[in-house]
Amino acid sequence: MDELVATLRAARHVAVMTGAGASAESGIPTFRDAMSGLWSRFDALELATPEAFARDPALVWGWYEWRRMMALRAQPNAGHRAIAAMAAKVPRFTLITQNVDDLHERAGHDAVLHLHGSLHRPRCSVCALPHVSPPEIPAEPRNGRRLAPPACHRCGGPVRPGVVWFGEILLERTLRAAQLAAGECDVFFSVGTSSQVYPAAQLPQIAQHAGAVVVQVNPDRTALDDSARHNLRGQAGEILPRLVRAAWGDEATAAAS
Ligand code: BV8
Ligand code: ZN
Repeated sequence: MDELVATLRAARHVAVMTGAGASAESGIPTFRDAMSGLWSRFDALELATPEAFARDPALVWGWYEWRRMMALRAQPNAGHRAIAAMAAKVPRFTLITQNVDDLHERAGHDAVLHLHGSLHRPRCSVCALPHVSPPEIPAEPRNGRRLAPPACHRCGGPVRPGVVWFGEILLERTLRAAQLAAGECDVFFSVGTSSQVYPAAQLPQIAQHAGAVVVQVNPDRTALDDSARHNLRGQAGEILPRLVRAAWGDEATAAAS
């Protein structure tokens, strides 16, 4: 940890990329764990696709609305707050997330690169008109309920979740910004991701090839273990506050608690 603390204190630009594990301690199941109830007989990779939505919009919309309700009920955890504290301490900071919840924004970040979109930005699947979802869902989708998507106010087409599905391309502008940050930063954190989904999983590799110190925070091994300089084995909500405290003292973490 000492070498990493010294690196952090001297860093000009720190980039952090989070995955579902960063929201796990907020009670939001990780992507692979989100398949309970009705959806347990599906593979997430199968449901998170345009084909699944075309085949059975109510099944897919119900799954996303259930996940949106969980995100609305969740609170940022100590890991989210430690990342926000770090952002306030380094000269330049880039936050990249694969997650579709808004817990980083609620921990205080105003610029989050959402590589895979957001649960909170549904849009018409036909004319792309943004749709404003009610804060509470009338027929709240208990785990495992189908829910017909609303109709677009303008063209009547089915509203879809504002996420990037498998087989869909990421927003070019967002991906470019993330790739530039990965190629320019001194330290690249990969927090709570199984490092399996591309092109997100390429970002720590870009950082490493550009000479950045790559740090992984994950209780389990992932494909990134072999190339990360530091593998901090454990929960983000424990490891990150400890690291921020070691680098910048208690007032840094207090500011973020
Ligand atoms: C594209 C939104 C192409 C939806 C998501 C073969 C090789 C390479 C690539 C491919 C391939 N076959 C197909 C592809 C492409 C595909 C892909 O990468 N597939 C993978 C499965 C192999 N990628 C795509 O399709 C992308 N698009 O490539 O377009 C293209 C090009 C031109 C023209 C047209 C098309 C789009 C990918 C985006 C998919 N959408 N999300 C939704 O959320 O429902 S990705 C989805 O999966 C999640 O958002 C999340 O990002 C990802 C899951 O990954 P993780 O975040 O890592 O979550 P996971 O549960 O897996 O792991 C959690 C980790 O946390 C674990 O390691 C665990 O140990 C750890 N953890 C647990 N608790 C904690 C913790 N860590 C810290 N603290 C804790 N407390
Ligand atoms: Zn429309």
